[in-house]
Amino acid sequence: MSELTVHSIPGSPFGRAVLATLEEKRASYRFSPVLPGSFRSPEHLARHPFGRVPVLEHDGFMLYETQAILRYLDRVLPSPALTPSDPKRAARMDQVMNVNDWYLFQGVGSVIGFHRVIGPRLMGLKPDEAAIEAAMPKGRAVFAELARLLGGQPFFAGDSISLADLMVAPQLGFFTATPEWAELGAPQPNLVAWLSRMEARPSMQVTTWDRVSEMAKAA
Ligand SMILES: N[C@@H](CCC(=O)N[C@@H](CS)C(=O)NCC(=O)O)C(=O)O
Repeated sequence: MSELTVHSIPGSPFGRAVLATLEEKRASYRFSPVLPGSFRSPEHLARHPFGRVPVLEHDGFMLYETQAILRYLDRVLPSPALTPSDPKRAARMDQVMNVNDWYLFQGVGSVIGFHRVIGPRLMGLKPDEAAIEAAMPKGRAVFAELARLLGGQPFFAGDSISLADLMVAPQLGFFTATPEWAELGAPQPNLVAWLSRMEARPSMQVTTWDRVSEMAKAA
């Protein structure tokens, strides 16, 4: 397998989904840090015209959008498979990945994660309490729906881990560092137990914010 490079930033939940997928595949890869002030640099815009992370580079092939990257990795690194062969389970995986992008990240993770974690930690900003409060109804709804979709299964698509678990766990992990976790997580014990199981996996343990910061320093 030729070199796989992940362009990302420590702390990015989307970037962590890519790194954790590579770890589940036991693939070797290179981490290429995108510096906080350089998202709109010509060099990075050439990789990602919308100025975001992550971007995967493979033999000169550049790919952005986390769902596309995860599915590409599952095709070029087939073992262990992270997409169920059963069509209904695969559809559930796809559905949860879209719930992640459309309802969990947009307007919930992007607001609470930004105002509680990213802004204070990286930019010295104070949390915007009104914006956080306004995001809570959608947050409660999406946490309840993820808990319903998970039900009593070990993973979102059934008995085995899939790309959906690797996409959602980094996003939910962000909330555990916020006071809102108590209100959002407590009513959904199956989701909390699932996140603990996910966070115990080696793929998640070696891709925490601190561990990715070490990768960035070593790059
Ligand atoms: N739809 C994109 C979302 C990626 C995304 O929003 N990444 C965040 C970091 S987790 C980012 O680059 N934010 C920079 C910005 O908003 O300017 C994907 O799936 O990759």
